[in-house]
Amino acid sequence: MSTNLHIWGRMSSINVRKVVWAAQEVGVAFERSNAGGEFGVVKTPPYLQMNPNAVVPVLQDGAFTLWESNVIVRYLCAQHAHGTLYPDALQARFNAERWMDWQQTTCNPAGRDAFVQLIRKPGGQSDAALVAKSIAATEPLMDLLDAHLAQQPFMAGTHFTMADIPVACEIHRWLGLPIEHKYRPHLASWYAQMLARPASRGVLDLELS
Ligand SMILES: N[C@@H](CCC(=O)N[C@@H](CS)C(=O)NCC(=O)O)C(=O)O
Repeated sequence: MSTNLHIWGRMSSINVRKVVWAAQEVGVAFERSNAGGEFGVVKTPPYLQMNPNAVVPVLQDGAFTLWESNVIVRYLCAQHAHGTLYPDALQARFNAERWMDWQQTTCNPAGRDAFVQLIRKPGGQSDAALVAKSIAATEPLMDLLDAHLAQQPFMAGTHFTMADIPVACEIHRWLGLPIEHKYRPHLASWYAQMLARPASRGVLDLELS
């Protein structure tokens, strides 16, 4: 199928997964090319023209190019799901926005070392101290999320919005780690709803790598 929408990035990247899920959620046709990690590409001159940061993902929408995963999620939702996934009322929208920024600036850095050490390092080479520190930083954030989701069914209130996508991708990465996971009932039932969304297929059902 020919389409004007093109996503660059490997599916082993949490940031690419968000964008693919968002595109699937809004129901827009797209093509995707592997880039980053073992696929390279990101340091080639044409790619650097699109994203001088040499990271994935990148979205091309015709002649328009965009990088920063959560910004791409916002863009797709604003373009194709205004008033639903992208809330129309200013305060409702920024309520969603804050959780997206929280995912990127608070939750993701806390859990990154545990992910890199346990999943990306070949067997037996993980740094146990780094893992322990990362888990200790993440556990209170999971408690915070559980308490938040005890108050409302979705990240930004009563309906699924763009905010649920990055946070659920973060939880997918956290739950995929080979560590003990405390049972958090509200987080668990919200995540079960995320898994049940048809548009999360090909994303939340991927094994971490
Ligand atoms: N803040 C950026 C971070 C992008 C980023 O760090 N991407 C990583 C993968 S998750 C990357 O491209 N790493 C280099 C590579 O894969 O070659 C975003 O959310 O888009």
